[in-house]
Amino acid sequence: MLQMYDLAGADESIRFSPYCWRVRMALAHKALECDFIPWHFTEKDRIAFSGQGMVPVLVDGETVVSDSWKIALYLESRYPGKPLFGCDESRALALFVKHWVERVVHPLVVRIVVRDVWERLHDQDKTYFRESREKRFGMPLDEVIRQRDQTAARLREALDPARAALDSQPFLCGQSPAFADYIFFSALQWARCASPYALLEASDPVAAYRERMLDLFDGCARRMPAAAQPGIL
Ligand SMILES: N[C@@H](CCC(=O)N[C@@H](CS)C(=O)NCC(=O)O)C(=O)O
Repeated sequence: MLQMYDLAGADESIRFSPYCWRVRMALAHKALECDFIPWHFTEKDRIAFSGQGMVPVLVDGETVVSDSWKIALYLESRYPGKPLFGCDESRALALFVKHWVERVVHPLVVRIVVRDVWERLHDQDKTYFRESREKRFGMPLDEVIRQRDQTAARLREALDPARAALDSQPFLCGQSPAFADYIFFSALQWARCASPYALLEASDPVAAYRERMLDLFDGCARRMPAAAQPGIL
């Protein structure tokens, strides 16, 4: 059986890493069974065998793959049924979506949820997380989230290209979801699992999209514990 090291909170049923969510959705898409092993930020020694210090890490027998994009490429070549990309052109466009999400969407989402993430971490992770993130932002976490209403407004504006695409099709990839959708959805799911903050307005087509994504694969993403209130997006 496949294994994936997956970032967990103090309550290990809380899984909020956007990179791990991409892989979780990709595995569900391919109907591959996987054991999701809870991992905490400071447990670098437990994934040292992967040669780096971040999750997700996928273990498939003798094969170890880290980095969500590399894992998706690995799964596609090793388990070609139910494609995550479909063709070279679609894989190239998914790479564009990855960079858009990581460079535009994530930096806004993190400024909204970072303090809620910190609150949900295991005690052993709290100092490491606070210090490393405060260094990255150049200010205390409380300062970062003080602006979060304005940040959320900027996020909603930044999502406009996705909103426009979803106006004429149910998924970014068209009539059915594929890896680019899992990349984008995972940024929304990160917030949903880690923070009670209402990221989207209820009337936003992106909120309806998130509901469609939550319904996929027997609601595997909806079933995971969420910090967000039911009906609050
Ligand atoms: N490029 C990597 C990024 C993975 C990543 O940033 N993972 C975070 C969790 S969301 C992590 O493990 N961080 C460890 C740390 O900050 O020490 C991927 O796509 O998998």
